[in-house]
Amino acid sequence: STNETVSEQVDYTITGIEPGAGITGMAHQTLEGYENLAGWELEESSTGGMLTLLDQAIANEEPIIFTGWAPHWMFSEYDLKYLEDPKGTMGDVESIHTIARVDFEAEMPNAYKILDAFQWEVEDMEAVMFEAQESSFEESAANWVEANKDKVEMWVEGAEKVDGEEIELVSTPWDTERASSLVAKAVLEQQGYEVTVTDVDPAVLFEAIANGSADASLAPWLPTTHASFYEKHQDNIVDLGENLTGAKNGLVVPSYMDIDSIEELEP
Ligand code: PBE
Repeated sequence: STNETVSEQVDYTITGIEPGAGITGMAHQTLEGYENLAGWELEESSTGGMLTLLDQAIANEEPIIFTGWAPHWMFSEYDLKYLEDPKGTMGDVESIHTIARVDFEAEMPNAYKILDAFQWEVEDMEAVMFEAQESSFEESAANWVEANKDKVEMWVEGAEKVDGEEIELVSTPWDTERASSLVAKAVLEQQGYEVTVTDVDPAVLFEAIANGSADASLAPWLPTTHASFYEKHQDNIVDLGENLTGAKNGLVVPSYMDIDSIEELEP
């Protein structure tokens, strides 16, 4: 009813995604870090489940508070806003990094060179994600590589081609990283590599790079989203730096909701 608070309307619940996502960890820290969120819960589910609930809420103009992030089509599909986060527990603007196993550079110098040079913009990633909705990530990645020869040329410059050398990339099961991993795969294949991309939880991804069972990954969000995994394994992984900057996580609401900050939520 109209005199219910926002908190009552959403039943003191934040709609979440997969338990293993970095954003889920940050949302738990947010629940612990804000006194006014004592008694609130994070309802974990899946990205698809969250997007379904978001779509239903928007269709009925009902309130919803969820863990959201950019780049993602949700921000072009719906009118949304991040709740202000004065304690910063959901992180600030982030970058997506490329990491590799310790011996990767010595053993696969040409692949290292390419992945070290791989760097693109939010608009590039969005273009791949957008087209993939109508086809597949394989197809849209291949088309992007075809249409962006200048950029690709800069990444492969100075790298010698190989003949069927195998390279194992690990990634996470979200569109942002599907886009970057499949573009990297297409570029490496042009250079003669046989590439596998395996999607795993962030914890497993860092473990695989640290123990050398995978070669490299373009998926880590830093400095905050995957910080706990990064800190645990940093002595056994090499950080090749940013492949993209301008990513962001937060607690997100439809713009029609009359609330602007996490601190306004009532206990
Ligand atoms: N995400 C999208 C992921 C990384 C990419 C923000 C949902 C996460 O680990 O939270």
